[in-house]
Amino acid sequence: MDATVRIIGVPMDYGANRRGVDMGPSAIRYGGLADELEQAGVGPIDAGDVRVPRAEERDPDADPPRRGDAKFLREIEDVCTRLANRVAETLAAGEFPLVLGGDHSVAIGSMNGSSREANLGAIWFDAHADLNTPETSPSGNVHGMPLGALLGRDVFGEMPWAHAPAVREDAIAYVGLRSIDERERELVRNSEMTAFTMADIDERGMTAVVEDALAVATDGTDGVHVSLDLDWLDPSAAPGVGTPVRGGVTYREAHAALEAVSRRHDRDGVLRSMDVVEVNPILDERNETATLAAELTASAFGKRIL
Ligand code: 6HN
Ligand code: MN
Ligand code: MN
Ligand code: MN
Repeated sequence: MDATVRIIGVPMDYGANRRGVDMGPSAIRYGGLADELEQAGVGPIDAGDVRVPRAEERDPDADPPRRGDAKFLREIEDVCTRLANRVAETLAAGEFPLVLGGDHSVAIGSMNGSSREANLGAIWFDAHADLNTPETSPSGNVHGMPLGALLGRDVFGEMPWAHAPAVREDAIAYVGLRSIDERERELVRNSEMTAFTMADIDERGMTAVVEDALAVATDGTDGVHVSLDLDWLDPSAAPGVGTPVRGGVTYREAHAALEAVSRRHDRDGVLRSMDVVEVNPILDERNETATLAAELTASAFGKRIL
């Protein structure tokens, strides 16, 4: 990575199914992010956190405010609007935005910001498809909806930041899917996105799959956004997540994937922005998941064994 990396924390859990991911940015920093990035030859600048209104200041007995069956959508909209501006400013300054979540709804802000001045492709490393809309969501949790939002589907098309679509469907590739809701399955099948499931990784190996995903995300785009949800990994390697799903990516496969991203970036400078989300320190064991998040980020930015 040749650009200066600007770390932007988003301590938000309004989109998640339970509390705790709001502590993710601190835990990933504490897990050695700055050191890891330096070992990757990157000079990081820590820009601190985007301000998120504290959940504790809300009336604990009040039901979560809903809009079109999405919980806390107004709060998330506000945080993502400010995050999008921070990401756009970072890129305008010639720096690389590295966004630390927070729940996965932060990708609405990071990808909106990253796609303002560019045609953006994306790789979605996740157990989940995150393509629900308020209409299809079984939970009402917006962390299951960021791609629905980014594609301007349903009520999301009316959001102020929705200069939708922020990304073209056919420039998005999933890697590692293994938990898809019933109605979401149709959404994925009927979309133009490319979906590599865990079965594809079993069959072809991680490196080949990620190289294909990169081909999708770079085809006709100006740059690639990498969205890394830690529940992509198997719970044995990443226990500190709110929505664990067994049968995930191993520690070594995860490194291989992000090393493949980095090799491609070395060749053609394709990486434009990245987020690392869904680390839940309350559920973690000795900050293992946060530390892994820091290590994987360094792999994406060029840290090598030798
Ligand atoms: N994540 N598909 C489920 C839902 O509630 O929509 C789970 C989403 C998980 C989201 O892990 O980022
Ligand atoms: Mn996700
Ligand atoms: Mn997930
Ligand atoms: Mn194409």
